[in-house]
Amino acid sequence: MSAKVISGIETAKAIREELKNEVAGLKEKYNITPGLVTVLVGEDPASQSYVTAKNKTAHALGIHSEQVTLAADISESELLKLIENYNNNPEIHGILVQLPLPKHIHEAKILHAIRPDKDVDGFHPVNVGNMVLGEKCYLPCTPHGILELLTRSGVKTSGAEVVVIGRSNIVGKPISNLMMQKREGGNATVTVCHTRTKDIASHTRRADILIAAVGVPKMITVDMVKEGVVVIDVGVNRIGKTVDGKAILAGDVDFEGVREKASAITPVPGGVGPMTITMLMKNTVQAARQAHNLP
Ligand code: L34
Repeated sequence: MSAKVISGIETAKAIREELKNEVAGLKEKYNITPGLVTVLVGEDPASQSYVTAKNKTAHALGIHSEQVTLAADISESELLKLIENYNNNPEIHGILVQLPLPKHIHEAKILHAIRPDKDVDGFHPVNVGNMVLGEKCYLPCTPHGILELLTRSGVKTSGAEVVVIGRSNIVGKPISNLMMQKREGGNATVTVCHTRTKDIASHTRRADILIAAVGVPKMITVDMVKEGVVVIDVGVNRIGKTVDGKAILAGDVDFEGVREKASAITPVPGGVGPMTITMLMKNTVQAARQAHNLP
């Protein structure tokens, strides 16, 4: 059996169509244009490509979007000042500071400076806390995108054995929390594996749904999964370059091997990545609504 390939591109397209209509409606009915600012510090090629894609997508949906690009040696206080300006700018509903930041900048300090109601990444402790409590908040974009991929492809999560590999603040921690919550798309039994896990394969082999967010190319091989598993591959690893200089990407999962045993699998590229960008758009539209006290 060969797995159904869950297309992030197609799912993202459908959600973007919905958002485009919503943005047009906000404009028509209330003369509101959602506004986003993306802040990129330094010249990391991957970050550059993600931030460019975020701005392009915003424009395509009718969202106002500004990109601020700063030198890698900008001081922490200058970056804080910039955030403060956008915190007070009523045209901007969402602020995103692309991670990772250069070493001399204290990441938490920056993320804490973003007003929680403009924190469309869902990284501020207020949003993280509300997420854990199951209260209204901005869900972090990648986990939010994973939930949408699962529900829109009809994957049942209630009672499922979910195994998450990776415990980062941006993927592993939030997705494992969301999937165990008493909510639609949750109610799973969740195991989290990480670098200190004794025998990762003994866990992954039990998984009905396997979520790999490690950053090690092709780490999950066919012998590590059970027949019929649903695989969500969050890894976007740059493993080389083509002759014309384009990055060659690989996921955390050995796609060609694992697809023979899985019932469904997300590809890289074209899986979770496009969903991350789309959920940022969704959060930005939500932020604009909230700023104007719309439901
Ligand atoms: N603040 N920093 C902040 N928010 C985020 O949500 C992110 N993330 C992660 C890195 N830092 C962040 C992203 O935007 C990862 N990430 C991200 C976004 C988009 C894609 C991958 C990672 C994506 O579109 N990937 C394409 C391939 C693009 C390429 O060619 O490089 C894909 O199809 O997977």
